[in-house]
Amino acid sequence: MFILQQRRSNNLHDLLSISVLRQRQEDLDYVQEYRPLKEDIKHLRVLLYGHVGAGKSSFINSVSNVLRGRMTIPALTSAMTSDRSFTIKYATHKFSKGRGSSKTFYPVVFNDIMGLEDGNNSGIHPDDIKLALKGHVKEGHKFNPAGKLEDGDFGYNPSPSTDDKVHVLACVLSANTPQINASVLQKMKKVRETASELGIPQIGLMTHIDSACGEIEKDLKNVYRSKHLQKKIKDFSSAVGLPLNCIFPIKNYSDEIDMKEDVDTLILSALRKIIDFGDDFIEKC
Ligand SMILES: Nc1nc2c(ncn2[C@@H]2O[C@H](COP(=O)(O)OP(=O)(O)O)[C@@H](O)[C@H]2O)c(=O)[nH]1
Ligand SMILES: [Mg+2]
Repeated sequence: MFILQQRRSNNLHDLLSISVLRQRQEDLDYVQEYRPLKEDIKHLRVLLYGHVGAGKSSFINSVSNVLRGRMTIPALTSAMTSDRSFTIKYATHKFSKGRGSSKTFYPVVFNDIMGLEDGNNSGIHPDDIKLALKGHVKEGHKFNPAGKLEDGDFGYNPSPSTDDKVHVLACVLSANTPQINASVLQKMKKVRETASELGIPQIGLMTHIDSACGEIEKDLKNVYRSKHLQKKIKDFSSAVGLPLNCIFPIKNYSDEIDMKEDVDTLILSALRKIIDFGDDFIEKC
């Protein structure tokens, strides 16, 4: 009897693994083949917004790994640098496709911005985030938490192209915090509302799901079974005002040496949704 049950459970696990693999491949093909339909748009721009340590840089690294199918040299993460200017600078992250003379870039780019620190004089000014959403912030601009960017400043782009504008806002939050800071959530809600006013679609990425839940750490496939994570996602949803089905649980590549299919699956599923949302917005631009 026990052996029969064990066999059934093994079969179910195998079936689940096969369907996860299939989904992963389908999402990967979709993402790799994506092209914005509008000809004047070179790329879809995603803005990652969240507190220091939420996993924004790690998400960019993870996307890079998944697209290349191997570990890539990481952009600096918080654990590797204490230089805050690294995140204060407005920089576009691109992902290369192919090698040598046939090298091109994927038509999806990321910017990350932190602006959720506690206190008034830290983090990026909320008005600057609005300017970034509208495409007014020039590449390489160093944000000044004490003063906002003004028309006429060197870092101000007075006439942004559709490419410069943000097409999707992704709010990044770590699941591995006992209590999510209320002021952090309030700021995130405000930025999300600003994006809404501009018609920009939004998505939530809940990171660190492995360190937040032992069952998930053991097996990432437990992600949709974890009551603890479900509660975290619900709290995130109601505090920031994002619908539940727009919040994606993510395990970023952090201390792995090799690629893992289950990690890829979650990253790709979020990335596919980001592309779909952004593409809908591009059509209206
Ligand atoms: N276990 C785990 N660690 C993560 C995850 N995402 C990020 N990290 C780690 O958390 C730290 C901060 O991440 P980072 O990407 O620099 O955060 P950022 O400040 O939002 O850019 C780094 O040490 C990452 O390796 C995750 O999903 N799981
Ligand atoms: Mg970072």
